[in-house]
Amino acid sequence: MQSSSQPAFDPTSASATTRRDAILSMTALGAAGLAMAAPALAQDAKPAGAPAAARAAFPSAEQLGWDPAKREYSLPKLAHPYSAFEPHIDAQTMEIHHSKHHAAYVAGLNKALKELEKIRKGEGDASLIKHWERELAFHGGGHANHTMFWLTLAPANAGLSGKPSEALLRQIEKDFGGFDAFMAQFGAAANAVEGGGWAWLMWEPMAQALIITQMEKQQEMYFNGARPLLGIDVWEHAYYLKYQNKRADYVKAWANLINWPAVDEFFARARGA
Ligand code: MN3
Repeated sequence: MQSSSQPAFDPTSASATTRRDAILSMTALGAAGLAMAAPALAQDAKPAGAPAAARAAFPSAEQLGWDPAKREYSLPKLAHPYSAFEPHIDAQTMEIHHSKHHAAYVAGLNKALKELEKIRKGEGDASLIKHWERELAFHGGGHANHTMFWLTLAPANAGLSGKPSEALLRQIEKDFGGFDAFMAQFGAAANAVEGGGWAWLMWEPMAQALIITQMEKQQEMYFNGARPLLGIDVWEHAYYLKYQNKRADYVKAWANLINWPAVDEFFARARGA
């Protein structure tokens, strides 16, 4: 299971919430975020003169397990034991999802970064650039998406799954006509994802409004420029052991585990607040 020697993966920790100038500006739109972040990372640079909001990274480089010395990512620890989400998500599903599936995305991401580095140095097969860029997008998206997923998950008995803060609740009411209407649309979007994918609540900065989007696989169907706030993984590996083909039951149960204070924090960062 999990080692206690490493710091807990806690989105509410001071280190998590103050790292607004993290070197890696990556969002749960992993493909877009990583594809752009990787070259920037080569110089460990952030754009000069960029507004603070644009530099705010969530999840942060730290939460993503980025090691600037090794230039690779590591699997983040969860803030709770795998059994903490029972009965809504069973411990076995959590363990496999985190320690096998998420771990595989991290390994695939590191591999893609290494292979692209080789190509840059003239040591790799440049004809495979398209393959490794796709690997980067898929596994980078997978890593970012799952990191967001764990950060916005809390045990049902933690009492965090009621409703968002006043600011986010007012925005939800403005953009969706009410909290229940939002939850209904979000659940319907999640249930209707074809195959493996995600549903996301996002802040869309151009319209200054919340939107609900679907994402196919780990990186497609994103809304360009939008900032992810809350997502649900509807790949079968996220629920099949307990719910089999009843995805809607899983989506309903997951609503008991939403860590609204973490979503509130992402909303504040997305608006640059
Ligand atoms: Mn998954």
